[in-house]
Amino acid sequence: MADQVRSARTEGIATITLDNPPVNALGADLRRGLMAAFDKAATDPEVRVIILVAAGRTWPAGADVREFGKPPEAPLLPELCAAIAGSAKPVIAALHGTVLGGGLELALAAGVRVAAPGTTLGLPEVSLGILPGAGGTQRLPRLIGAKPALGLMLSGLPIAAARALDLGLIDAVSDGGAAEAAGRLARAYLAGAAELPTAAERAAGRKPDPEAWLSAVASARAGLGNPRLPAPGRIIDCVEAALLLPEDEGFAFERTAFVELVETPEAGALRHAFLAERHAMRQPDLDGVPAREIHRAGVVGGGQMGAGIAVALLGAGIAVTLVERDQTALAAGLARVATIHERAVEKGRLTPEAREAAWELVSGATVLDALETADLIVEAVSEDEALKTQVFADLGRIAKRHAVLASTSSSVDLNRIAAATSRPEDVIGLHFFAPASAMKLLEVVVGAGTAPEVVATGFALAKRLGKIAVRSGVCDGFIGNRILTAYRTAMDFLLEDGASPYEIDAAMRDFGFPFGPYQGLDLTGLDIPWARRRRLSLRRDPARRYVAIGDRLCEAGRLGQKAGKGYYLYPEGERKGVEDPDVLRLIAAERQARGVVARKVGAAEIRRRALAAMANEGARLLDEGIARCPSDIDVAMLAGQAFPRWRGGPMMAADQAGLLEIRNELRDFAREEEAFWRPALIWDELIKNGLTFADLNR
Ligand code: 3H9
Repeated sequence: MADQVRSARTEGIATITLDNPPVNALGADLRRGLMAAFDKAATDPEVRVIILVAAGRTWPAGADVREFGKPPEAPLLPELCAAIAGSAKPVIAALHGTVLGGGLELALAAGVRVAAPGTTLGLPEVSLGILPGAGGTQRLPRLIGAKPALGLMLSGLPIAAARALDLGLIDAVSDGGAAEAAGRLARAYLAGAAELPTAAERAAGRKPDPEAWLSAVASARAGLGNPRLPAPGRIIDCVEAALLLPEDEGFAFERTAFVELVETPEAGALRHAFLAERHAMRQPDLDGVPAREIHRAGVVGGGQMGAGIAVALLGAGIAVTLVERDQTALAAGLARVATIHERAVEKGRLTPEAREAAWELVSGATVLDALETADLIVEAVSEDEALKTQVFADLGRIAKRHAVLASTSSSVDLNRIAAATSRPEDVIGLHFFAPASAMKLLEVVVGAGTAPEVVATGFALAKRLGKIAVRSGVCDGFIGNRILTAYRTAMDFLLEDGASPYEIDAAMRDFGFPFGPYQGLDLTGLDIPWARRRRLSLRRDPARRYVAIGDRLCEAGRLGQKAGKGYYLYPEGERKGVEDPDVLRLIAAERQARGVVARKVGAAEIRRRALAAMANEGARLLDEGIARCPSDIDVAMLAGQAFPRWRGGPMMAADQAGLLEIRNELRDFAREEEAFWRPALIWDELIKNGLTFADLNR
């Protein structure tokens, strides 16, 4: 491995450069190199000032996440930071890029911090289920005060250099490069024209206000949210300890809390989510395959989905022509785009200037011929195969050479759509989730004939839109919706067996979902899955168990929140539903009609069956080669279906629950309903070889 740390000495200044692309993560080799270089500079009598600087795109963005959970290698980051903080010579940290986590803690150990314009700084550890474990919980509140320090650590959000300067987190924002500014400062110090305190000298000059400190601690404790996530509470404990305990004991307190947290299943799951998202975006088979350039796009269909996609494209600076069948439909589609923009401005997510700029890029048309110059055309018409194939047949004729032709369909076979054109190599599925302007997930669906560069374009587009892409093969529903359907089916069985929708929702909220499956149905509308069920009714195997409670609700006009009633009742204008005895009566009548004697269903059973159904559907997606790996399935569920991030996704949760246990449960459940619960083949294969789903991600 190339040296990750370089040292240079000129006129009493030692410059130590960290170089571990892509983000200078503070892995073991870098720590060893830095410790050695720092010791050398600290003991070299010629050196009077030490500058720490990073090569490449950023100052260290944190500890190396991939090292967590493995035996720690010396020197540990807290030891390295302690050595720097104890330096008898002034140390300047020259910052640029994303100064995050352990990277910020390293900077906090220096006596002076200078940041280049555009630098962002933060402590995102909480989002990984841990806390700043290299002195951050102790040094930061002493430097900037307990309240802002808690704000940074509990939100995990980065701040800009200007704000960091206001808070006293950094000492200056440089005019140009931070390294050059640090060099000028060091030379001025050597010439006697500037002061450069050591970290210890600065710490000695500070006197905390105990009352303000404890009040910040108390109000942070009062605001704690999810009790299942221990990290925020431990961060607050550490900040309290920084005031109440002697310095050494404070650092030891932080270390103990860090070690405890890093080993929790929640932290393991959050780490998995972080790495899985990046893994999903990496497609080794596309290395070196250039993506096509996208400047102009067309969106065919101005319904809610089409309008949301148009907004997403506009947000990335891509010009959009929206096509509808006539002027009235076009006006309605453009109005939907305007409404989405309006709401974003109201919520402060978009500036009025950005909206104006986006609006400059929109045009409308009522004929597909208007799309002849588009680099990308996204079809978002209704789920009607004849209509879709007609659109693609026309696009095959109209679109320019090398235009990417994308379908948003999740139920019409992409290969049949592609066959309707003269150019199946240009056809890809881009499955957005509603609202497309906001939802993070984009399933990139690769057809039998899709050209590699078209796939590469799909992934590049996702990145440009700020979305997380997951690759999927062609099937009905793709990854996210297939698992959602399996989850709902399993819950419907329990509904008919004896559980109420309210018990099921409560059990799944307790699992960690922000809302239960029936609240979710009320929110998105019961009519959409109802229409789908009717569409598929002819293909349904009559031997399979079919729960018709949802149909009965729809027939009674209970279409969800928009109708004022669904599984819940929504009194005038209320968004939060209340339980409705009419629904329970309707369910009881349906049970009676089917001859089902209601049984008691507990919350634990609801959660076990939900997880088993989701993980088994995920396993089938692997059997069928639709999903590339288990972690892609996890990402689809985290980013597209609100699966609790701290559980890592259904495949990670299955690993944590134990594959043997789940497989055995599936076999038990299969005695009730073989076709639905039959374990996918991969369970036996993994169990036989002593493997887990995680092993398949490597
Ligand atoms: C910590 O510091 C704990 C300490 O308090 C205590 C220690 C005792 N480790 O995101 P990107 C990789 S906890 C390892 O696509 P971007 C990433 O996997 C840490 N690898 O780029 C990807 O690899 P690949 C606190 C990391 O420009 C590549 O870098 N820090 C790490 O969209 C590019 O990443 C954080 O939580 C890491 N820490 O965003 C910061 N970070 O090319 C986490 C990145 O093989 N990082 N990689 O797929 C980020 O937020 C973003 O990566 C960042 C760049 C904003 C830096």
